[in-house]
Amino acid sequence: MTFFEEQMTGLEKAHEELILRKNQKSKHWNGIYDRYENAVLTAEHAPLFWRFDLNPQSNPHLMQRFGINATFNAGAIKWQGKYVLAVRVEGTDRKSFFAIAESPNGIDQFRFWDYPIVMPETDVPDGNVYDMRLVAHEDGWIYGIFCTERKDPSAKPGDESSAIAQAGIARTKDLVSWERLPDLRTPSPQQRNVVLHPEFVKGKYALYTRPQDGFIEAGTGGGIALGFTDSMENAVVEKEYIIDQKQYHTVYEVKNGQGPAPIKTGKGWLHLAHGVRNTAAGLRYVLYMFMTDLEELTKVIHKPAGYFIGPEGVERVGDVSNVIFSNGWILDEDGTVFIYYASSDTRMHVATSTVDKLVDYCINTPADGFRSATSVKNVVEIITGNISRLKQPELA
Ligand code: M1P
Repeated sequence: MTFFEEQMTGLEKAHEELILRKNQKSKHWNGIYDRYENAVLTAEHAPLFWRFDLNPQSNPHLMQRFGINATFNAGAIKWQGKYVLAVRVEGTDRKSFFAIAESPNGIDQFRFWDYPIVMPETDVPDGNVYDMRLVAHEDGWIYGIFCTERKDPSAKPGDESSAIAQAGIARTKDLVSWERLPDLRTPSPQQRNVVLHPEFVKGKYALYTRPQDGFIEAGTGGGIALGFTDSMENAVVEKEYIIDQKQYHTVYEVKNGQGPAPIKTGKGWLHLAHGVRNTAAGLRYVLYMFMTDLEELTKVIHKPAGYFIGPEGVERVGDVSNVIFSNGWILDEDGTVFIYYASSDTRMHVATSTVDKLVDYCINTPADGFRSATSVKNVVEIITGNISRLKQPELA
């Protein structure tokens, strides 16, 4: 066996073992959702034939020719019986692109399709694209809405970091061929985390937006908003109605953003979102949940205090540490919800729950009173109920 063949055999074996590795629920318990021991997708899951020139003549040292840095922030959809993620794949060149990975069971064996998505561009080429939300809309199309980032044309000479973020829109019927539509137009200077509501609302398309003044800072913008457009082929939101605003001394004090499209339940729309707070160690991103009214989409009807999923253990560390972000979840026919989340802008994980549990969590977890005293009141109520039980003679 040549050196090339020997190396290749070892790489292939390790790669296949990684993909086929079984995932198991971790011991973590909060009664709301289960976490899993392994990440579901990492940079190492990228096919070897993306990364290496496999021709021993042109690549005798079996060198990596295209490096993958991270696989994170994936949109999700159940497609032809498979659990499918539209993954943000970031190369070592810092550029992100989208690639589909599928699993037979939603918790392990995620394998990338042979080719990444070849996303058409508009007349103004994208500098970077990321964080796609996949939505099967009732109009019959699957939409992918994502952030398109371009260098700020008004950046001063020497400023190589100022950028403008907008919502790019594409649609498909097969997740392979994509039709690019014009970018969303809104009154806000910057947009990220734009998500299409899956149903028409009074005959219009409804979009969750996140108005923001600057590329990084929310400024006077911030908050999850809802807006409406007559068409996705020329999507224009004239007014953004804030439904869930950032708020002092909460886990969403700096900014927030809608996660995946909300899930419809008998008791309201279930939302998953990310919130950002400031710490001495930098920004901390966590997930939180809330529910909106079935008829009045701008009305938040339940919102538990605090975070739903925060970074734990190895999740805390990565390219952008202390970040949990989600833009994809899948509702199965039996009510199971697969929540796909990324940790520290590096890798993808899954947590599982059910619609019933998530609704229970939203309705019955105390809301934020925004003061230490109200938090104490909430915990005292729980303690008082429990103490009286514990003091029953048969339990003493
Ligand atoms: O680095 C953390 C996240 O930062 C951005 O999120 P937001 O727009 O809410 O600040 C996004 O770039 C996201 O991709 C990234 O995970």
